Amino acid sequence: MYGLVNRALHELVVARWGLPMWEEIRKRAELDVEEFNGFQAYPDSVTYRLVGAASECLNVSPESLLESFGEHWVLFTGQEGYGDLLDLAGANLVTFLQNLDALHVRVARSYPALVPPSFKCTDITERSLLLHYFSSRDGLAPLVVGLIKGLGKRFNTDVRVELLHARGPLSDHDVFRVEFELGD
Ligand code: 1MF
Repeated sequence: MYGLVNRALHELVVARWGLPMWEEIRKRAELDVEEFNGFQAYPDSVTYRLVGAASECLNVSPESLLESFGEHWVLFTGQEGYGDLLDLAGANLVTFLQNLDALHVRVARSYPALVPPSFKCTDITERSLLLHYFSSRDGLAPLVVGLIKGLGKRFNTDVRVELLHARGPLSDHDVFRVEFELGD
């Protein structure tokens, strides 16, 4: 994944637990990278190792760390040069979720090493929808829960998310039930 992802993780850890903790995590992950270059594509294993090491050092589950990270990602990219990209994707939760594939197409035009996930919304009502999440990567459903919660904050919308059907032998993707309270 692009270094931007690892930078976002770095920022989250430093903001919440301090720089010495990040150094410890970096050591435990056995990474000699001092600073991630946002523009460079790194092997996914780098990100997975960071999450694993952080989970051990911080004594939190990888799932809960991934969820925090998802929330942070929405904030972080909104502040770190991708605010316009996020603005273009929609002004409310539902539109944004429907436009996620288009957002990734736009990013991939400039950054061809992007390996984007795919999202589809079905069963859309005034207060809920089903979000289908297709990814070539494993284990990131908790990250998506955090991403949706982050979007809820971005749009001042109360959201509840639950994993309805996990990916597995019978299904090639995760399905989330998303309930929301659209303000106005
Ligand atoms: O393959 C990748 O490098 C990659 C990186 C980030 C693919 C996807 C993403 C974004 N995605 C992360 C979880 C992906 C899990 C998976 O692959 O199954 C989050 C998608 C998302 C979901 C809900 C709400 C917002 C979301 O993201 C918005 C977004 C998406 C991509 C970028 C920014 C915001 C982005 C922008 C530039 C990138 C990479 C990603 O690359 C750069 C960055 C800086 C300099 C050069 C290239």
